[in-house]
Amino acid sequence: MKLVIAVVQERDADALVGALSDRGFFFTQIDSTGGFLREANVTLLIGVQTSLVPEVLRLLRQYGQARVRYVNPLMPIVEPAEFHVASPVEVYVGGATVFVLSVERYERVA
Ligand code: 2BA
Repeated sequence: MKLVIAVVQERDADALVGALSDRGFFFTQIDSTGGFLREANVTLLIGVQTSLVPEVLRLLRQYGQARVRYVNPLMPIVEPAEFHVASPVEVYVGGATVFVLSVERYERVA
């Protein structure tokens, strides 16, 4: 048994969650925020049999789309005469950030 923790971009989450449900995977969806961009993303906790991890990774690759984001760096406080426009910085956000953990014990308490 493994626990796949996947951080995906918010706009990819609905389609991915639908595909996971269609294939019978059990998972928990948590609304989260990226520490760097401070943008909403979604963290999925997916408990699966080890043999099904490749199928989960395949779906993450299929539905998680890498994107380039442009972020305005924080403007330093300057005098009006020194005003300048900072160029946006390019940030590459991956389709998914994935951690695969071994599960020591899994139980559904009735
Ligand atoms: P964010 O923390 O908002 O990061 C968005 C993107 O900004 C990252 O994309 C990466 O390209 C860049 N970035 C992040 N931290 C940076 C830093 N200290 N310096 C320069 N660039 C940085 P991804 O790597 O694809 O990550 C997407 C999201 O996945 C992250 O959103 C975060 O929520 C999560 N994540 C990524 N790596 C993680 C890790 N090691 N542990 C926990 N969560 C992680």
